[in-house]
Amino acid sequence: MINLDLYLITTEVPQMGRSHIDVARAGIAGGASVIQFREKGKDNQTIYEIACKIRELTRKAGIPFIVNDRVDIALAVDADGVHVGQKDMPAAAVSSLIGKVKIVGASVSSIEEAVRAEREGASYLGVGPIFPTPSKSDAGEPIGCEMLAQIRKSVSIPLVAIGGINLNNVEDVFKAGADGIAVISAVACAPDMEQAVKELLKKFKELKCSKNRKE
Ligand code: TZP
Ligand code: MG
Repeated sequence: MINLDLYLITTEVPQMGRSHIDVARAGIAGGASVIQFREKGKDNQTIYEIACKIRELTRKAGIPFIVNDRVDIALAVDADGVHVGQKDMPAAAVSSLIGKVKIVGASVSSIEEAVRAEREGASYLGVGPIFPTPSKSDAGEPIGCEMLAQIRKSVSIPLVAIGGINLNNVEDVFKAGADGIAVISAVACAPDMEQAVKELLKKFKELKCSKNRKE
């Protein structure tokens, strides 16, 4: 099964001169366990070219590459999976297009959405936004760790917590049942992206290890 420990979603940060590829490269250097390419504004040719490059980097690193929304781009670059939101194509339809061996992730904010996505064959769920997020203007109200814990009890597929995750709240989402953390700004806007990934990952792995020791 896919290792969701640190699921890095790429973005551009023009004011810091950072491209999707810069973010992906730094994430890989820091040890990210998954890279998702998420881009909503560019033309298809540019999206395809960036996806090709991130595919190459993730393949060399031996980690899964997920494309947000775009089944066509994911197929064209032989990505490992597609991540869909509530307003995108349903997980079952995506799965029928990309095949059973590929990964389908779905964003959910409620128990009902989580149960439906699991029934439709999602491989994992992105649950959030847990906290307020600067990276998605239409993310909706934060659902908090209590809802994450309730979703954890309602489905058995892996969950990745998303939305405002940073070093200060990793422990809270871990305790609520997250199998991994998905981040944009905590890495893409950090002074040193590679270092930010390493610190988040270290924290998450420590929490996992101490839980395993107690069990
Ligand atoms: N979906 C729910 S919140 C979010 C997405 C894509 C943005 C997460 O970004 P950040 O900067 O880690 O809060
Ligand atoms: Mg979407």
